[in-house]
Amino acid sequence: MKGALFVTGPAGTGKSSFCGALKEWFIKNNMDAAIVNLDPGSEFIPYESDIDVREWISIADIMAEYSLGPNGAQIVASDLIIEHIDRIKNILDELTDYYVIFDTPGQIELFTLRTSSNLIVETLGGKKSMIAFIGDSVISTTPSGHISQKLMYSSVLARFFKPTLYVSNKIDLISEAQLNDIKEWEETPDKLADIFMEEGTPMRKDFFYNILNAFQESGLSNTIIPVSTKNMVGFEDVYSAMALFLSGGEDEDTLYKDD
Ligand SMILES: Nc1nc2c(ncn2[C@@H]2O[C@H](COP(=O)(O)OP(=O)(O)O)[C@@H](O)[C@H]2O)c(=O)[nH]1
Ligand SMILES: [Mg+2]
Repeated sequence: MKGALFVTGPAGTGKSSFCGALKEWFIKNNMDAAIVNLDPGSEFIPYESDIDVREWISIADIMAEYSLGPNGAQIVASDLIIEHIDRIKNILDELTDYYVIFDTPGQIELFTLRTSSNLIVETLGGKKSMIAFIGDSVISTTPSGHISQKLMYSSVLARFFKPTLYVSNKIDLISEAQLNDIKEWEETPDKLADIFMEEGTPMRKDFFYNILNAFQESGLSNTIIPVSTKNMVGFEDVYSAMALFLSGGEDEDTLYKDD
């Protein structure tokens, strides 16, 4: 494969829609792309998958076999993917010229908090792995919503420590002024801090200020790629970020280099 993009994020932010739209974008631009659905619990997926773990793993069967409810079964299902990893890898080995997009479970913790996920990323994507965190632009229109999503993004980064894109999806649902605010908060975190300074208790102010500083000092600000999956907007920027990393133009620690 040319590159692997693992798509994660909170439930309902548009991960599956993003996977489908990105594949479509690649094909429209004369590049090969495939989607692997790693979500055994999805009932409907808005794309044609090339590999789908639901062929081998059924939530209903796991619930019956282990006497579990749907939540417990989803956790077991996530771990069961490991049993099929060689089979997936064998198929991917044939897709030499493909960008491979991995859709992950609707609940972010099923991907980020299972140690099996590290093994999945390392085995299937290896050094060519990138992660896309899909956030919801509507949630980011308030400072606390934006920071909360950045913290979730940080937890993904902490877990995998792979180059991780922050994609702010659904920009068709917010105004240009709101999008500019979000971009401004990213470029100048002090602006966001100022807003917090105007409201809330001193402890809350300190908390947010320290978080913003941590983002800034770790280079985790100014990373947002605005996208509308619905209107097919922003995908050139997603591709550029992938191409930059895969060509070796990114940070040393997380760099992929052909050896
Ligand atoms: N308006 C709008 N809705 C979107 C966009 N992307 C996804 N959605 C909707 O958001 C909902 C959740 O999408 P889905 O891809 O299933 O989210 P997932 O749970 O993260 O995989 C669906 O109703 C999608 O149609 C977008 O760019 N704009
Ligand atoms: Mg989904």
